[in-house]
Amino acid sequence: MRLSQYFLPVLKETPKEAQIASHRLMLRAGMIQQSSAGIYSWLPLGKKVLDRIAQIVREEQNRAGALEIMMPTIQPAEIWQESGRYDDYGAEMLRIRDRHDRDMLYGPTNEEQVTDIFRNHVRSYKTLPLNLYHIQWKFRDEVRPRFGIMRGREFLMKDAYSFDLDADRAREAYNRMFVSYLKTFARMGLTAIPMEADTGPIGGDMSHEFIILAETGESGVYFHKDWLAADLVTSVNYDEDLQPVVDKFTSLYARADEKHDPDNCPVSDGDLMSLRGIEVGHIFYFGEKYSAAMGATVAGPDGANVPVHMGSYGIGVSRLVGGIIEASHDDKGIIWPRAVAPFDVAVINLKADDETCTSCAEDLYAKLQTAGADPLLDDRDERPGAKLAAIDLIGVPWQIVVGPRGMKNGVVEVKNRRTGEAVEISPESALTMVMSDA
Ligand code: 5CA
Repeated sequence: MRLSQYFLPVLKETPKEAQIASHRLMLRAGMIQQSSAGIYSWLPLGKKVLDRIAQIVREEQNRAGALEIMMPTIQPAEIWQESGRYDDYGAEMLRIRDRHDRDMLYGPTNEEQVTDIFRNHVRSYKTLPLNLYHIQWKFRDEVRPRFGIMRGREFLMKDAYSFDLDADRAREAYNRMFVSYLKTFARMGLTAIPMEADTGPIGGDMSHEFIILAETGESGVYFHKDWLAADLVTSVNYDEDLQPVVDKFTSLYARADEKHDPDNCPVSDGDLMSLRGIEVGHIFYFGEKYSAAMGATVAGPDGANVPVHMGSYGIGVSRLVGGIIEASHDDKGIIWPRAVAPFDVAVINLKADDETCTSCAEDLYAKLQTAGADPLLDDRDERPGAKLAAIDLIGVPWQIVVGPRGMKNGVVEVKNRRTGEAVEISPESALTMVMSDA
């Protein structure tokens, strides 16, 4: 992408309304624009990161055996009346009436909708196990939308729903999602600790939140200090029994604050960490809660009809954009992990009216594309300082700076955004260096 042809409305001033780093940086880097409280437009840079995160989530869901579908944002009230949640959900639900006076709602979650799909099509246990997911916008009329997209009213969620014949098999489905979440967050460069949690309006009796540590996080968390050194990258495959893997993680104490009882905590004061975190995922097992209420039954091996056992599994896809920035930034701006970066490398031409610089920058840009990278070329007619600051701000992992001084010696400067390390090398070596960090 040529920056001269891109839409990157960076802000010089720090927006006053933004209280935390990720919100400030997303506004300054031209990633989002507020439409109304808790509702945002995603501009090209923001949309690109959002898509990259969604794609990692999608790949890991598929790998775990879940099947992608797409359910609507607008749902009929009837199915929520059947489950009993239409009244329970309260003011957070945005209720809509259509021209025929039918009660509709903008979905805050999809347990009812997916249970309705299931009961219309599945009759036998032979179709099980089944796990259906989608990546779709949700609306919750939060009392206090804040921190930008971190607690929005409209937000993008991946929500998966598992269907199994009995509680043991449902536990296997839960374990698969548990492990897939560890893999998903690790791919994004995040350390997300699974913590026992309350089930809230989703219901059920087993639930884990996946929480990344951040001072500005909304959740208070308590956990054994060994978590700080724990290796959360799992190399297991889904054909083995995952219970020991899940046990290994759940045996080490970690609780979201509502589940932490200081009087009955097994961890000694000296080993207990009390910090803040951001909930990026939440998984639930709730058995027959929706299937029994809505008549989602299957014929078991003995021919008798039984309600299926279900679980639901959410990831805050749009929240993750903010979460990753909270975990990875400095005073100059964002530092994207390569896996979610909007561009792999920025080629910065410091002097757009210099022929040697321009031909070198253009040549590098073309070669990076041919090599399969996604480069950004800063070909704008701007002050060098402004260019360097903008590229630091938007957090592209590598920078190749082409300037008249270096060109005299046939070198460019390659800078790693995270470490700040810079070297002067030939354009060919720069290409090799950037391409070897895939
Ligand atoms: N149906 C279940 C699981 S699919 C469910 O809705 N779970 S949830 O309520 O915990 O939401 C799942 C994830 O969505 C959360 O872990 C969080 O990362 C994200 N999320 C929830 N509310 C918001 C919000 N207001 N703004 C941004 N992300 C949110």
